[in-house]
Amino acid sequence: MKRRKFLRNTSLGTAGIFVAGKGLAANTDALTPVVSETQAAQKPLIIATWNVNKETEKAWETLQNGQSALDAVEEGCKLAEANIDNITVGKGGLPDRDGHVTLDASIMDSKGNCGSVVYLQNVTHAVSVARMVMEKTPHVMLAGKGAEQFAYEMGLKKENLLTEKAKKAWDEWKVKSEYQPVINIENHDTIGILAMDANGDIAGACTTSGLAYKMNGRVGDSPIIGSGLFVDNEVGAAVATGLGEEVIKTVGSFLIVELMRQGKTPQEACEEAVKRIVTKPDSNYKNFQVGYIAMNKKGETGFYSIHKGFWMTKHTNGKNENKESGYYHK
Ligand code: SD4
Repeated sequence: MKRRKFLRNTSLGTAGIFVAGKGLAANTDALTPVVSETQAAQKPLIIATWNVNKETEKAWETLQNGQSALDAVEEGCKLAEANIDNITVGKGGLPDRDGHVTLDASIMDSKGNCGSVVYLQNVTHAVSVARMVMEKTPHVMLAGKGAEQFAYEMGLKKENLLTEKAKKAWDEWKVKSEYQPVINIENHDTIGILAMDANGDIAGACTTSGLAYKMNGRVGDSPIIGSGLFVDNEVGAAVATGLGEEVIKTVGSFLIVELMRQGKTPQEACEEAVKRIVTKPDSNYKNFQVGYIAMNKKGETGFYSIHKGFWMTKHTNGKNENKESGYYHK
């Protein structure tokens, strides 16, 4: 297994550590970096940010059970949220600088419906709450206490999301209290999943605890429709990971889908979206990571990042492939 570390500064002006490249693939042949990913479609198809084989398998199984692409992406994300060893998603996520674990998540279906939650506390399955916002309210987005109250009304239970492990990490962080977000860690960063069912209908979801030791109240890209996630069933879908502030500034996922609409392949569209970030006059891109994955209606896929170390899991025919993305900063 390869493991690479990137010590970078964040765009917020302080040091950040990017740890990535710990491939979970059983087959090391799958660990070859690729720049282009345009081979033809196979349906159904699941892709996800990072090496998250169990999550894509869960999504695949869900489709095989005859459930929808929407069910598939929700189930895949739920698995990551419930995994307390994953310190960037759901229960076990690292807290903000004041010790609150706050979750952001969003979901979109093939009809263009969407839902999201921001700054959700005490409820593990943020992605399910996002789906309930979509399906059971007249709104798209619920935040903070309102989102939490809604989750309880929907029958979700209150839980302490701050695990011993995360609390210990926070206690250690408090000694210096320097803002040092661990953005990409052990291939378990923000999880974004896109699924296409056998009919070619697409859904997507993403879920995160956001940046570790962020300011209280900070919201990232993941719950912002068009930034962290976008699905257009006529065209395709995209999802982001990395420093959310930079994704928000370029409305990255919507941009990718619109570029695909104009004829770009998913690969070209992901590369263009990364370029929009790095070519800004004052871009500090050497010091942060952003990665995108995308699929189009034909089932072609693409993925690209600023720095080496971003991975995509692709699941077709009941089989996972872990692929390392091409990247901008050589
Ligand atoms: C955020 N994009 O909150 C998420 C977190 C993430 O790498 O993906 N970190 O900014």
